[in-house]
Amino acid sequence: MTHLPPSARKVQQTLRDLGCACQVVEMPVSTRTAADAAEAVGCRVGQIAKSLVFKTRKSKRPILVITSGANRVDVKRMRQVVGEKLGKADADFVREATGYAIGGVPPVGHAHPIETYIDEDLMQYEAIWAAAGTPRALFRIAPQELARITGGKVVAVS
Ligand code: 5CA
Repeated sequence: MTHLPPSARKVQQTLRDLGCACQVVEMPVSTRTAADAAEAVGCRVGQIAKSLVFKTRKSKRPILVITSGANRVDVKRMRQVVGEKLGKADADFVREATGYAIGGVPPVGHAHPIETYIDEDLMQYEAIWAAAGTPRALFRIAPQELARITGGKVVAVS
């Protein structure tokens, strides 16, 4: 674990603190996008858990939607779930809310607690892969375990 960069180490420590035995791995190639990540680990793109940050229009709160790499978030649908319109988050807002740069935003280990939703399509897989703080770091986890450690609500997001 000592060879990991600081952002990935923070995710690894958070996973431990949450009682998760998952191991953060640094890949020799980019895992910046879901397609890159799927190629790097040799899984289906649907098995990549994208951690996408949105910003509520009125209250300007961050919302984390952990989405299958095969799906696009339907913001109209998410409005029903969240109870408020969602807008895009820019790169600065993502960093402020999570403590990580786009391309490496993990599902746990954020600067502040974030209201979290999980794409129900992720639950069909035995294991999925999520970003771990940098554009080359990932960890493998069972989707039920991801739901447990994030406290996220499993919903239809697309
Ligand atoms: N490490 C990979 C696989 S887990 C990863 O983080 N993928 S991701 O999909 O979760 O992160 C990239 C996402 O960041 C994109 O899907 C897109 O929604 C968002 N994004 C990319 N560029 C920007 C930008 N300039 N402003 C806001 N969001 C962006």
